[in-house]
Amino acid sequence: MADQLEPVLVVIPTYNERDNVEPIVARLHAALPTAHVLVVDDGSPDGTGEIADELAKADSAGRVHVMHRTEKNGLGAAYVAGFHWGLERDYAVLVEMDADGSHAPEDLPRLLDALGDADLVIGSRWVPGGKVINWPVQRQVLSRGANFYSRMALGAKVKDITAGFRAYRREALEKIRIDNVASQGYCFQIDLAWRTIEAGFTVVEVPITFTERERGQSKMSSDIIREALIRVTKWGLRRRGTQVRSLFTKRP
Ligand SMILES: Nc1nc2c(ncn2[C@@H]2O[C@H](COP(=O)(O)OP(=O)(O)O)[C@@H](O)[C@H]2O)c(=O)[nH]1
Ligand SMILES: [Mg+2]
Repeated sequence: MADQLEPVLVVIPTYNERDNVEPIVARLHAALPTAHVLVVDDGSPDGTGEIADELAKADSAGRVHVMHRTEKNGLGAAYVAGFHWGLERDYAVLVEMDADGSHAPEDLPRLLDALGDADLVIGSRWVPGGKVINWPVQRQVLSRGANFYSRMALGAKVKDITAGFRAYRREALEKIRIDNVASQGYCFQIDLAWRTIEAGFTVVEVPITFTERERGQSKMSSDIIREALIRVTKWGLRRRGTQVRSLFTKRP
């Protein structure tokens, strides 16, 4: 495992987050002054992208970058584009973080500390010490259910495999070949964690407090849930198929 954990790039996907983008970048830089930010905006009609451009212009240290994409293509595609941007440069660590304040930037130093002994650190709501605040009960049930189903289907030990507050070492992202990730919605999180585990990397969860957004709207939808259900079931069946085949091909 390489030791280098600097420089850090925090990728923040945005769609209609005009009231959230400035406060989240300010909080991040208060918590971690050296971190760079890449806002990946999918042409938000509410002007989020333009606000991000202003933030980039105002940051004389050059820590704020903005990628403008023309269509709303989902969280997964935004992260893949953002990670490519970061991997083309010299960032040693790539972080995923929501724009809406659900992920506290103040927790990021703890995630980065844990990366000293891991390749992927997941900020987890569902390990001892993890919490959710103001999250409607149906979202908690959905998250718990998605995690339970993923654990059953994939056999992964991770307690919060759908969590979107994470830090990756660049070596892990390079190895898992993110260019062929097709998952668009929150399934993207399961997809990347699963690839990282399958590639033999060390995944560690640290407890975080997840606070539901105060401003703007969630983009969760039934299509996103359906996508995750279908893909996880497919991966699970493929895994079972491989296990069964290996039973029959095992030599005595
Ligand atoms: N670029 C981009 N960002 C998105 C898209 N969908 C969601 N996001 C961002 O992803 C983050 C999490 O989304 P959110 O709607 O809060 O999901 P929730 O917390 O699960 O309800 C926020 O920063 C959103 O603005 C998308 O299609 N494109
Ligand atoms: Mg949110």
